[in-house]
Amino acid sequence: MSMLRPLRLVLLGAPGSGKGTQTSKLLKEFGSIKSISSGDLLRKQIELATPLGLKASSYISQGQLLPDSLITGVIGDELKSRDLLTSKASWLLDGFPRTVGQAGALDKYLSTHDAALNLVVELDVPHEVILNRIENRYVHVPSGRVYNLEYNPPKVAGKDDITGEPLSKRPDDTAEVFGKRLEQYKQTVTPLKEHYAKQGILSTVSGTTSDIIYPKLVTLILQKFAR
Ligand code: G5P
Ligand code: MG
Repeated sequence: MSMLRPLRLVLLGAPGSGKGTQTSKLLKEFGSIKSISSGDLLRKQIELATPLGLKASSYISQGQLLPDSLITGVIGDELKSRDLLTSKASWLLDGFPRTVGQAGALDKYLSTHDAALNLVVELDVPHEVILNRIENRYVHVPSGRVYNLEYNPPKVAGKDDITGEPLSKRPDDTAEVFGKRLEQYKQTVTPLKEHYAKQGILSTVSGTTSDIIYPKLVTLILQKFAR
């Protein structure tokens, strides 16, 4: 396990580009990093049928983004309640921010805690490659663990490796809704990248598989944050 200086990272990437996959790999390698996935968080709220979950579910099942005002507070509260708003904590965000409005709100929130973002990485995977992955995706909602019948199948079919609980399909992983999500991403990512490029913290790692991307991502992090 490598030692890092405090890392406050945002992973950008199209739906299915492997944000969740890279997050689990990084957490395994760098024990000190915590993660927040906006999608995982919302799926848990939906399963628990909380007021937020009820609001989120129609947006998610239609492949639409939640309004900025709804999601921004949720992530802020999560950072706060997990005690991540200090200049010493290392964490990464998967799936948030998604719009320039969210990015601006996050910058403002973090600046009041002396914990500004210090790296944003875009996972650049060809969209033709991604489409094939989604049909085969299964998730374990309570943990956010993600499987793919070809790439990383569960040890026992239909069951989570760690808890043995049942896996499920995401309602937004149909071809139709997935197409909308991809389109949405294409429309929102350019201004988002410009926002972070201006701050000098944007990098891109490209590849057709997560196994190609992961070592590049680790090299990038170590170059900038190894003690
Ligand atoms: P999410 O949950 O943030 P997306 O659409 O951003 O959803 P998604 O689909 O979760 O992203 P991912 O995490 O980038 O994709 O990808 P992944 O799960 O790791 O990998 C995809 C599949 O491919 C998996 O089955 C994996 O095992 C497999 N795989 C990985 N690598 C490889 C490989 O190399 N080869 C192969 N063959 N397979 C591989 O957001 C969902 C919804 O929540 C709302 C929105 O409605 C959104 O649509 N939401 C927000 N709304 C507003 N603002 C926000 N900030 C929001 N965040 C979430
Ligand atoms: Mg994900």
